[in-house]
This record gives sequence, C-alpha cells and structure tokens, in this order.
Amino acid sequence: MTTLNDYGWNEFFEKSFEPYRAMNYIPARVTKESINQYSLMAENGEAKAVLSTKFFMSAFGKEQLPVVGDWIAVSKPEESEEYFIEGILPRRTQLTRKGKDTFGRNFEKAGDGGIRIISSNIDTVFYVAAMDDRDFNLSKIERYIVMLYESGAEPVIILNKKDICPDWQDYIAKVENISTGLPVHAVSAVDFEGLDEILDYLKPGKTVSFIGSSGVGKSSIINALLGEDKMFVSGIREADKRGKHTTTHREMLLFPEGGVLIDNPGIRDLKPAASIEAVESTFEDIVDLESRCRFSNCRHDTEPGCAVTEAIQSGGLCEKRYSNYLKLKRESKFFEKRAMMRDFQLEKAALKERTTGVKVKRHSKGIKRRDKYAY
Ligand SMILES: Nc1nc2c(ncn2[C@@H]2O[C@H](COP(=O)(O)OP(=O)(O)OP(=O)(O)O)[C@@H](O)[C@H]2O)c(=O)[nH]1
Ligand SMILES: [Mg+2]
Ligand SMILES: [Zn+2]
Repeated sequence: MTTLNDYGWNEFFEKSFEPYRAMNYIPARVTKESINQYSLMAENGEAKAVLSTKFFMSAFGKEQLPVVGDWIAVSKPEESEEYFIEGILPRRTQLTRKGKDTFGRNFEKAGDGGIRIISSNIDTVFYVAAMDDRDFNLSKIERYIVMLYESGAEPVIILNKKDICPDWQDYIAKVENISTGLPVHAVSAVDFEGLDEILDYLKPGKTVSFIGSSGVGKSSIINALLGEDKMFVSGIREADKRGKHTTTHREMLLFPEGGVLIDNPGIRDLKPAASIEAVESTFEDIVDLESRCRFSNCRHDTEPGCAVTEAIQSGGLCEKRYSNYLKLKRESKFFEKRAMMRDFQLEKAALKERTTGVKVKRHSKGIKRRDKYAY
C-alpha cells in the first residue's frame, strides 16, 4: 500500500503539521487540480477535496490557494463524501511565474496579478526544450533558468527529441555555454535514449517536476520513464496545431520504483517572477565581469577599462546574452517593487476586514469551493 512517505512526507512536514494534528485534521498532498476540485493523496488513500469556506476566507492572494505538490491539512465531516481543505503547510520550494499583470486598485485584481505558483515542494525541476523546436531560443532558456534558480529546487536541463536531431551535440554545447555548470541531458522519449540519466534523479520520497513550452515532450518523457502511457500525448503535430496544449491540468504521478513526478501544461511566454539574486545566479559570468571594471560605478557604456564592453568586443560575451541580462534585471527590480506594494495592499485589506468586519471581495475565478456565495 502506498503511504504518505512515498509521496514525500517527512519530518519537516510532520513538524509544521503539529498544530493541525491538534485540531484533528488529516495531512494530504494535492496530486491534481481540475476545474471543480482537487485530487489528494491522504493518509487513508486517494480523495477529492474542495476549499473549506473558512480557509477560503482566510486566503487573500491567489498564491495562498493550494497547488499540485502542496501538503495540506484536510477535514472530513462524518456526513460528507468530500474532504475540505483547511490549510497549506509552508512550501519548501515553489516554481513561480508572473501572472497576467492586472495589478490594480481593487483587491480582486491585486489577488489576480503578481505571482502564479506552478507546483510546489519539488526537489528537482526539469526544464525541457526540444531540439527540433522552431522556438529553440537561448534567450528563452535563460528566462527559464532564472525561474529554476528562483524555485529553490535543483535545476536540470533536458534537451529532447535527440532521435530527430543529428547535431544534438551542438545543442548541448550551446546550452552549456549559457547555463554555467547546470546539468544538461540530451534524451529521446521515442527511442528512450539518455533516459537512464534522468532515472538517476528519481528517488523514493523525492519530487521532480517537468516544465517547458507546449509540445517539447514533457508528457512523452514521463510516459517513457513510467513505461506506460499514463499521460495523454498528442499525435502528429501539424504546423497549424502548434501551440495547442495537450496537457491541460497539472498532475502528480508515482514512479513505481520510488519518486514522485509532476507533469505541467506547457508555458506560453514565460515571464519569471524572480528576484535579482535568481537573475544574478543565471548570469554569474556577467556579474563577475561587472566586478572587474576599472570604476566601481561603471555603467558599462563608454567608460575606459570596462570589462563588460571589452568582453563584448572580443567576443567573450554575446551581446544578446548581455541585453537579456539587463532586461531580466530590470524586470525583476520592477517585480520586487510591485510585490512589496502588493503585499502591503493585501495586508491592508486583511486589516480592514478584521477591524471593520466588512468582507473584502475575493478573487472568484476558477476557485474550487463548495458554496461560492457563502460570504
Ligand atoms: N521525434 C520525437 N518526437 C517526440 C519526442 N518526444 C515527444 N515527441 C512528440 O512531440 C509531441 C508533443 O509531445 P508531448 O509529450 O505531448 O509534449 P508536452 O511537452 O507534454 O506538451 P504539452 O502537454 O502541450 O505541454 C508529440 O507528438 C510527441 O509524439 C521525441 O523524443 N522525439
Ligand atoms: Mg504534456
Ligand atoms: Zn563596465
């Protein structure tokens, strides 16, 4: 019988669950999100759940709602078939991206903007790109690397479709060149090449998550690893079908030999919700160059002794990489400022609610709860 430990339950989560234990709640992990409910693995097996009204009313930003990978506390009233989600344990790691930027004056919009959490409590995150991809693009990969660093999980890059890419070694070289020391694996989900290297990351109680654009083969790799077609994969993709998402919901699967896999729908136009630190980890080489300029306040423009301009001129630093670095740094500065303002706004809303008793309007779209009009 599978236990919570197979799903990654450990002392860390046990510890943060203590207060919930005292309230007779049950621990569970969110394994799937669908339109109307969450699927769970609870202590006593699989279950379906919705948010309890109390929990829903305590959540302000959308990122305070459960996502696949979360460890949660649930209750099950005697008379009910369903479980109710009462709380989320602190996330150890989380994959995030920027939501649609609807940061606005009212709370509902504030709750809808900011950060989107893709999945949580991940040990290793695989960024998958395809080597046939017409959108294979190093600047895009750099954006993903920022996101991987931000997550707190161990980042790994997978280049798929080796079977149809005779010059796969060139792709590896190009990616290694921009990913300072991250592991890069070339694989094929069709003829299973290279997958043994990926198997090495799957360990009992550890969670891995696959992200990347639509059509790169995330679900195909998962099926190949599992040795059965658990995830739906589209057939031949004709030119006009590109960009159509095959996987529409995040889903968690158990690896028979131990380990947990999360498949995600393809991401379109990734904008990382990242800190400056994540950007600087991604572009370590440039940060290093910047520290070698003659003047400590060098703007890397026309100053003499500028290590950055010299590196660009000598070909040591690709201009495109440098401009992507500047762009991502600008975006993350802006994002950090926004996030601060948003936290402030949410706190203000919560305070208003506590002191006046007037309910602040909640984000209502796509929320899995029982009675939408309970408040
Ligand atoms: N030649 C080749 N085709 C592959 C490989 N892996 C996947 N494909 C094909 O690529 C297409 C997309 O594969 P999926 O596994 O659905 O891609 P995905 O990344 O899960 O896509 P979304 O679910 O939309 O995000 C399918 O037609 C697969 O058969 C591979 O290693 N080689
Ligand atoms: Mg898929
Ligand atoms: Zn300089």
